[in-house]
Amino acid sequence: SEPSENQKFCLQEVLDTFKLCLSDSKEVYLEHYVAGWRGLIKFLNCLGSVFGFISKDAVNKIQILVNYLNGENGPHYVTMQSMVKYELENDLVDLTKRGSHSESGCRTLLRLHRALRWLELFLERLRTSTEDSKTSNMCCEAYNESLAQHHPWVIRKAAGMAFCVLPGRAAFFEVMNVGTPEQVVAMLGEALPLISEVYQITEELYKEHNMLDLP
Ligand code: 1PX
Repeated sequence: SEPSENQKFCLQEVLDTFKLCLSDSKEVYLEHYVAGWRGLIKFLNCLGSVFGFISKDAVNKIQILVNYLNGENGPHYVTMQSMVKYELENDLVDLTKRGSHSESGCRTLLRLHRALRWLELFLERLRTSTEDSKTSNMCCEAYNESLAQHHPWVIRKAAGMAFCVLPGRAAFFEVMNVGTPEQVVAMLGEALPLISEVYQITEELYKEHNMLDLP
């Protein structure tokens, strides 16, 4: 078939990778977590180059985690739980101020974790939106309730400008490539509990180890 067809983004596939994230004992597999983010970034890239500075940062963070996964200590990075244990036990995390471990797996993952909360809030708004809802408003509200609280003014400003050029709801649903708006809504209803569970488990893990504010 056409190459363009093969490259066509499909949100369902992305959400399926988030399904693979949880082990039977509710540990989070880093490999699938990272794959989920990769898919989301592909989606972001479909929306245009204005989002380049966002996807660049996300790709950079994903790469840091992938390097750990593929590195000599890779077996310690199979799940978030094993990563946290390994990095903490070996003093590989800057806990209060940035030092020699400014790119630890723990602090890097925390940034993506905060972004996952944004995603959860945004998708919930999309799910319950109506035809005349504005994606830029939904995105902005979700951002202000989550990630914005961790970003300096310059980043918030740049993010706000990027949100303004988001496509409208209908075009946005089309890029998702799921089907009719009703099918999109149904898929979101299925996906959200999953994303939310992965978020909650990560949040608990970080809270338990007092790591929600890693520099
Ligand atoms: C069906 C909808 C799917 C939408 C998928 C969109 C995927 C978006 C992926 C966003 C990933 C953002 C990661 C941001 C991580 C972060 O907070 N980094 C900052 C802190 O890192 P540091 O190492 O310095 O401590 C960093 O400063 C960030 C810089 C880039 C700007 C981040 C703006 C984030 C806006 C998130 C909303 C994305 C809007 C997409 C619209 C659909």
